[in-house]
Amino acid sequence: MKNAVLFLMLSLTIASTMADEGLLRISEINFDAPGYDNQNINGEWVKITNGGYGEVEMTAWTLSDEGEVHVYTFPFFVLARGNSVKVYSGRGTDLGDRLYMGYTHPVWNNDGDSATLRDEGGNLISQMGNLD
Ligand SMILES: [Ca+2]
Repeated sequence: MKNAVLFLMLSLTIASTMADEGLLRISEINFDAPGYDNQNINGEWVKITNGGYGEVEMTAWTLSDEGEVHVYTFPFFVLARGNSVKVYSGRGTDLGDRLYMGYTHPVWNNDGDSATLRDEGGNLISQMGNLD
């Protein structure tokens, strides 16, 4: 019993000190907007999910395409545990579950691109897409 309690306490300590950032990831991408991409900028989006144990502040993090042709810098933003946010290519009003890069042209190449998420220190958090 004593060992079980000790193990539980140890587990909780590890869980609470683990970097939640590592459990935050790009969970889904939609590079090919329905219809013509040029006419449906917000048809392109990147979904980011926080699968960690706590909220993660993403302020000043970046989301970039291959070759960093487009680099979006997050405004003040906190992603709660278990929640997702979709980052749309075009313009719109930022809300808790949606952010807008603000472009007036498509960002993501339909025939191969990759989305890269980095924290405010430039550390790689997550990548998805064509990673050759
Ligand atoms: Ca596209």
